Amino acid sequence: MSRFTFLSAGESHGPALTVIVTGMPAGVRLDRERMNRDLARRQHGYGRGGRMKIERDELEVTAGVRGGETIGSPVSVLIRNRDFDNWRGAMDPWEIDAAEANKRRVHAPRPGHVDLIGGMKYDRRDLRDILERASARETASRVAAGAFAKELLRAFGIEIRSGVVSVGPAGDPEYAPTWEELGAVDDDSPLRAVNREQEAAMIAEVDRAREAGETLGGTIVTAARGVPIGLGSYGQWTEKLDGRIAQAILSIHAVKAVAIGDGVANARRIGSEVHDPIGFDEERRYYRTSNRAGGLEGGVTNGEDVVVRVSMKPISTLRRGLPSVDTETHEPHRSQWERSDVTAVPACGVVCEAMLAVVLADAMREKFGGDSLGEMKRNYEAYVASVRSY
Ligand code: EPS
Repeated sequence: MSRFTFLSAGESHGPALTVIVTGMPAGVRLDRERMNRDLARRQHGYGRGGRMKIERDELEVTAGVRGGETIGSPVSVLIRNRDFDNWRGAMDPWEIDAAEANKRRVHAPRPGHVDLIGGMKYDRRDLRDILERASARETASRVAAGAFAKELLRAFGIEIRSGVVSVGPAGDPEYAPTWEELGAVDDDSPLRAVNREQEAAMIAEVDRAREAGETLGGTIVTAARGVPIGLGSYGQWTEKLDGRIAQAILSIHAVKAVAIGDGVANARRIGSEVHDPIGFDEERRYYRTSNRAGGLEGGVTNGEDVVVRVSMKPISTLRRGLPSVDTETHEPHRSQWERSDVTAVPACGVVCEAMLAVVLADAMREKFGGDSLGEMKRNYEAYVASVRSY
């Protein structure tokens, strides 16, 4: 298959996550360490709960790769859930222990989560059957698929970065970081903040939320550089790349708003202060003197950085619980809590990078095709030469 896509399966406390990736051409050399580093980056972040002390996510590639190089067949990957050992009695695929399962039974759905509607929709009385798959544990699969997408993009000089610009009320959700500022984000810093001066205030907000049994959301900016002119199309609504990026990012757990470039701020400006002037010189050929459009015009990439601003709501699992109803007695009951993150905004940034990579890799496969990396590159180079001569 030439399109880049992935499917995943796996419950949060089940044995493992399984990811099948299609569309990797043959001949892409993979950097295992770099790929696993992305999985580790996603696990990191101030405000994460006890679960991340248990897991040590790692790619276990079971198909499609030989000697560190893709061979053109579908790729499959396992990511084991170490926590399964503690959940076997309640989550084993074949035999569960009634007392264990009962201890883990979920009957007070969380407002903001899919617990209640999932139970009604799939007719499951133990809401654990819903939350296990709806859990953001699934985002490890996205980062695994994204790691393959990034390796492919890297072969074309495309790089993706991200950083956190706000957590709860701290920071500035409208701040527009430069590419260099995103490059300077320290993955080992507590919150992967773009502005390190604001990080102390962000940490204080996380501490305050933790003490109060609350949770926090925030804002992330992710961007891609080196994207060729002309990915996506204005021809059909399904082909517009801005829409495809928005769908991919909006499907990430707790993400509730996505803007391309200065999309939100532009709504308050006059036209001449929004649209990016076109310039030309022999070296750069056509270029823009600003990038408020975030690298996309008419749903097509224009060669500037693709920039996406992402708003994440606070996690719906609160230690203090929220007003809800016991689905067994129909009496009022606060939503249940066992353990959770106070915030996962830094992790979400890594997931956003992965999903942006997946969409861009797919758009590259769509445009340049090929069964091997060599063939894809020849198509790419011929096209880039044609665009440069325009
Ligand atoms: C999650 C709840 C927490 C998070 C989890 C997502 O897990 P647990 O219920 O086991 O404490 O830690 O995130 C991950 C496991 C992960 O890998 O990101 C939820 O309900 O969405």
